[in-house]
Amino acid sequence: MKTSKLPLKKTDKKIAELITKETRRQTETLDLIPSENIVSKAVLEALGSSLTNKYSEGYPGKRYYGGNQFVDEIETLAQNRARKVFHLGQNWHVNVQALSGSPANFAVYVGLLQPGEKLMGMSLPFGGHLTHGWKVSASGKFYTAVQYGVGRDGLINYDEVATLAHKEHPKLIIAGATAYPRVIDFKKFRRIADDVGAYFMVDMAHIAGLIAAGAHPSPFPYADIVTTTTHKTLRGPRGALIFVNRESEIAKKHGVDSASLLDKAIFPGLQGGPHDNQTAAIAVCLEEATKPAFKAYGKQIVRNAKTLAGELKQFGLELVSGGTENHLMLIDLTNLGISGKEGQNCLEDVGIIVNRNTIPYDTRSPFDPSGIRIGTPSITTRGMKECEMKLVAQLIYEALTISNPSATYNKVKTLCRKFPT
Ligand code: DSN
Repeated sequence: MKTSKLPLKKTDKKIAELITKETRRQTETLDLIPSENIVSKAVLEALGSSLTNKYSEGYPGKRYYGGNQFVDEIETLAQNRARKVFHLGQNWHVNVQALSGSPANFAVYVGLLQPGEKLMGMSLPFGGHLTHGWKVSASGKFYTAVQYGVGRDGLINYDEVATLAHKEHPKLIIAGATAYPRVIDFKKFRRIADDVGAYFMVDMAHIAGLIAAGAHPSPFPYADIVTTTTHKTLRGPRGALIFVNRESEIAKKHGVDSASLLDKAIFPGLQGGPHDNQTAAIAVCLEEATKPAFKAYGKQIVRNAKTLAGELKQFGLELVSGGTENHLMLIDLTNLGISGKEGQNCLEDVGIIVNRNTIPYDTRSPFDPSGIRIGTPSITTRGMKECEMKLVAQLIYEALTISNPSATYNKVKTLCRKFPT
């Protein structure tokens, strides 16, 4: 029996209706979750294409299935475009098959470490990612994880990172974060990794789009491995990239071909067939990221974040580390007398979507921490600039402090209408 050619709204009203509702929710609210964005129609089209029908276990030119001539071209294009976006030579091998950021990071550990060997990353409650060695993640269960945090000032203390590295001698050091509002000094991390003979990996998931736009220093001159998701500031589909420097000194010292180890860790180590529709959508977003408009976009994200941070401070809100240098900031709600969960709910009541987040040295639980995390990638995609950031700050302040949600909700709706998704 043939599959239906009818549109979703004819074949599955319930799902079609829920998707319509979700689209409307995205249009009618302000998305300040810094890891979310709004993809182009072209990215959506690639994601919803016939490529979803294909199996392609293996890599271009080395597949376990027939019929992969076009998939091979798509995957090779995605790899080449990834190198182009980040100005890389052929010495950087690119794997585009990891299904998302967590499997990409885990593939690095599977490829380069033996179970139980030591890795060192930023601790989750201090702004790191689950997969950088946090105890409930497989990265903390199957490997020996040591964790660094930030100082009371909210900043990474590179001397403390160095001291910990010298004491623990990890085989892999990870830089990168999900809730760190400052520029990370990759050069300092490289030096520490060299001092202790560790691989140096950067997880640039949050800031990849900023790096592509030249709005944040690049990790590539320093790292042995770089991982990223493709759906945050890079504004692509959900997915991930792994970059491996074939000429890395540390890999030479270990006598390994780290690119091949990483490829093998993804397939057959952790995954089966890649999601070819996702690979095509990644290729599309990477092409978009080479355009001058994207460079302007990345720079505007940072300008917007800095303006928003400055305005929030004018309202007396307390920001971890005192501000931001990237796309996000953390508001400590302690002095407002509300928790992160309460703050998130007050904001959602007026149509502003954020996520609650721990702040460094948080005394509350991760489920109801002291802070909220906000960022500007999505509202910048909608075309908002500095003057709208002043209004957004006022709306956040109103929602958190003044109990007239319906008036604030109407202002949010008006702003959303002016800047459609
Ligand atoms: N969950 C992502 C974030 O929101 O930052 C990280 O994977």
